[in-house]
Amino acid sequence: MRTSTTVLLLLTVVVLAPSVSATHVSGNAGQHIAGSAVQQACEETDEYDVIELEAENYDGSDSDQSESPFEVVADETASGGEYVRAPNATADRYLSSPTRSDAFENNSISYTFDTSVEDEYVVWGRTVAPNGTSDSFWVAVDDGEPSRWFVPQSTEWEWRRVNVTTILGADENVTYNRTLVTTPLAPGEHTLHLGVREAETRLDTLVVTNDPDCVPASDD
Ligand SMILES: [Ca+2]
Repeated sequence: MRTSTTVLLLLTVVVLAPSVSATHVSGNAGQHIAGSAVQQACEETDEYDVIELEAENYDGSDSDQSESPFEVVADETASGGEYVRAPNATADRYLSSPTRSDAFENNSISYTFDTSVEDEYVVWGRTVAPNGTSDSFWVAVDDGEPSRWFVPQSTEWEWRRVNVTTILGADENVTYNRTLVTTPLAPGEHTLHLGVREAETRLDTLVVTNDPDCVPASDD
């Protein structure tokens, strides 16, 4: 005969409220989002900022977009359900070698974010760059000159770090020297500018961080 023993386990469930970091700025500016996929991969600490920006929430995106060279596209595989691209219809707004001029300002969108420490920051983007004529943006921080960001090609969303690309060799021997960009930033408000280079290059999310070991990841 089997003796049935009922063991009552009293489980004390401690629900730890997520450590919600300060949201430094309002409106469409960068959010320090607790519990997001990015935060799981890159932990925000007193030492490190991890600032996540939805590309579609650029400054002024909730107002008149008719002048923007970028358009917001719905995509269920994108974070927040949307991404931005310069459509082929605006391919003539391609900037070949811009400086900080009216042409750049008129053909770029911007993102405001706050940093909390003085350090070298890097920028990551969740991108699709489907082919060799749709794989680049211009990126500038604050009043800096634009850097040509050649995005490594992919047809699925991939996290890519902003670089300055030098083309080495020619034709079939072409290789690329992608120098990853770091930007020294003081604590406070900053602006990241994204300019049109090649149409149909897609950007879903941006991450600005001073954690050199942070490699963003997504559940996809
Ligand atoms: Ca997005």
